Amino acid sequence: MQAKISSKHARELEIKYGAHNYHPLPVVLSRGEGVFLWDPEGRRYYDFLSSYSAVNQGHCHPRLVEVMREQAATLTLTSRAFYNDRLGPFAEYITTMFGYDKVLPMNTGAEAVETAIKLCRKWAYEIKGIEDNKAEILVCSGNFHGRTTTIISFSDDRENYEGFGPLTPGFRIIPYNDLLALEEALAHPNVAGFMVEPIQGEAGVRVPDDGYLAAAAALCREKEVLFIADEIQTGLARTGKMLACDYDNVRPDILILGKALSGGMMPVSAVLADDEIMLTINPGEHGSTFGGNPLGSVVAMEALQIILDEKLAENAFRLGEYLRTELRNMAGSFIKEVRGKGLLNAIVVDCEQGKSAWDFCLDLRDNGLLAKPTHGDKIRFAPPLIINEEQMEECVAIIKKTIENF
Ligand code: IF1
Repeated sequence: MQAKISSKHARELEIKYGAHNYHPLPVVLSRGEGVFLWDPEGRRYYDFLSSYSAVNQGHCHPRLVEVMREQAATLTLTSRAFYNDRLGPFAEYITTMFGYDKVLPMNTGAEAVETAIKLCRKWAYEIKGIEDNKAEILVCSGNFHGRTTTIISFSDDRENYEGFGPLTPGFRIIPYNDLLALEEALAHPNVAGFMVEPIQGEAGVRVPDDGYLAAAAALCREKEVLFIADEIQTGLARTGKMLACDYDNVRPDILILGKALSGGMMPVSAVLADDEIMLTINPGEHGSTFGGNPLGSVVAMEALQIILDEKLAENAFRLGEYLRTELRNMAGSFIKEVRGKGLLNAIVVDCEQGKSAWDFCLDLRDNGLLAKPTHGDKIRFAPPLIINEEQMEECVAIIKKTIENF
């Protein structure tokens, strides 16, 4: 076991030797279990961020640790130059669970989004018959799909793309939750796909109108445009259903999963589609060193099974309702708005006397709950989906106390 170091020393090392591509809340974590995190000095915190929905199953879930430990000592990586005996069972399991012909396994969410873009373009040229290099993919303002150069090319947040040009062409940004704008954009001849977050996470948990996804999918079907759902953050029970698309009974043409697909143990992401789309990519045209590795395959299968066994969607639905009700009862001058579905929630706060959402998160930290602001005045509240009623009541009390003393 590595020697323990103090919070102070850990931060000093990270700041001195690590790139400054983040501005973390000043707290150092050294242990996680279930809904709890501890710092090196032994202070305990409720995790209300869940690593942006990557630890839906809770930190260090014993079943995940067990399967990982066993497979880690057996076979972790073969590359796809050869078959391995864990990818096939995982592929069968996940395609059966979500009802698709095939899965293309990758690692990070961004890689899965890039894979979906390549599939959509290949399908456009080979099946839909769009002129080569002319395919357009529609995306929404306020989107966040990752941080690769192509993905930031279709962000409309300057912080994401400024200084990283030249940007990748072939994308058109339309307003989120706006069916008229989508209908108008679909009139363009070379539209191949529409990629959308069922709830916009980074934008501050923006929930579209009921029926938006269903109507959008119908418009896409009419125009033979692929409906691509990025469920990397909203999927896997986070919003109170296995997929956020399930609220509108929408079956995406391309489904993108990540984050909690491994329960936070290691990067595992996946793209699901039917043969007409998936088989447009031929051997040697796409892949990655770790994509589909046996270790990730067994971890992902177990992570999915835990979601079913522990009824995480039902728990997220029930405790999300409770949390939003309690937060709305607290609303007053400080909480301007409460929004979300299941356990993907955010409050919009109104800070006076020069105090910020950041300051509020510092006070939450001091009261034993970790959350982080997004885009200034929004604070995401997204605990692991295993949280129980008693723990949620304690968290509500912490939030209430912090507001009263803020
Ligand atoms: C960071 C944000 C959230 C995602 C959706 C793809 C990806 C993400 C809907 C890419 C990743 C992460 C990235 C992480 C913080 C977090 C995040 F604040 F960046 F925007 F959740 F909202 N699609 N989101 O949310 O997946 O490549 O990261 O595995 O960059 O610090 P990834």
